[in-house]
Amino acid sequence: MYAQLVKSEGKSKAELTPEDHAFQARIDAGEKIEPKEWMPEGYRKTLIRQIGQHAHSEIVGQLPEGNWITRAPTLERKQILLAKVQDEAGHGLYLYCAAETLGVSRDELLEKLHSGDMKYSSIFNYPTLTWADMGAVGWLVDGAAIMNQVPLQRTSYGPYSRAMIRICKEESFHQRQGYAIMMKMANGTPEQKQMAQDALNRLWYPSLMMFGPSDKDSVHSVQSMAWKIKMNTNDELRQKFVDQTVPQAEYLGLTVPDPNLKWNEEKGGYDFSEPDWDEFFNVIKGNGPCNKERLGARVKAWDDGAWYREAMVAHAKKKAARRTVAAE
Ligand code: BYC
Repeated sequence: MYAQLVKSEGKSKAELTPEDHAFQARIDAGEKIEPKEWMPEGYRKTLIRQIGQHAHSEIVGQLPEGNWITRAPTLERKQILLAKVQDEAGHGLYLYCAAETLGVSRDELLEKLHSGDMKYSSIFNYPTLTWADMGAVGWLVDGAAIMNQVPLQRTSYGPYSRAMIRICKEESFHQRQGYAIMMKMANGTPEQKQMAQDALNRLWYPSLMMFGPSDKDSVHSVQSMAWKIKMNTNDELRQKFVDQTVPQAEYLGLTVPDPNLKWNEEKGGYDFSEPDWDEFFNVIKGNGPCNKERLGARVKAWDDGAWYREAMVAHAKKKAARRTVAAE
């Protein structure tokens, strides 16, 4: 553990303070860290990066699905999709609140998103071309999100852990609504089944990328796992996701677009092809198919809301002034 702490904080073992040792001992004992307690600066920064990135993902993640609200095929589907997209907004807000407990404001985080200094999940830089994509996003994207987020319910930082408990409850409904759409499409007309297959073909590898680069290229995993900010490595979760999802694809009568997919009896899991990591790094650098469109939509929403934020501040000031007069 300490060797890992040394690496991230740039301290030699001898330089670790008694606070550092006591902090790691609390983490190792499974204690939760709460906002006003002492924490190493690296722990605080890593949490702000991960929680902030997660919050941004929820907010940007509304865009590919919001794209289909007006085109949902039935009133019932429209209501469900609307509710799901609203849930994502709520998840973003819980997470921004959790990040704020670490001493960063929501405005600062949004500023960093809009300037490209902070990331959001790579998956949302892909387009949603057909209604079947709403099924595949719920099934695969929310499925991958749950795989990553269920262990995060046990993360060491109290506010993050509590936000994750609430979020995971809702995410499981999201995944099921996606799978329900896929069931309908896969058991529909040949054209509908083809749309479902096409959505799986396009979203399979981007979903595998959601777990982050392979462990050998993951710069943060070792330290984040020592601090229990992350509970599993990227490759562990990716393997679990493949093992869970392949039988679901088979049940739908769809084919996972991977010629190397094969059950490996010895490891008790599937062998599968890695995503194209050059594509992944290119997408997270800002060069994916929809990066400019997604960020542009968020910046526009922020700019369009300026009058409302100003009005709220003016209203709050007026109210405070009235209270002062009344108290005199
Ligand atoms: N996309 O050292 P690594 C959702 C970056 S969606 C973009 O392994 P870490 C939702 C990483 O930030 C899911 N960037 O990083 C579902 C780092 O760059 P920086 C959102 C990525 O942090 C449906 C670099 O690559 N969930 O919720 O240890 C609808 C090296 O990677 C990605 C979360 O955010 C990626 N996929 O592990 C709506 C869960 N992967 O920062 C919404 C919480 C890696 O040094 N986050 N990078 O410049 C995590 O669990 C971890 O942050 C990750 C990455 C597993 C994602």
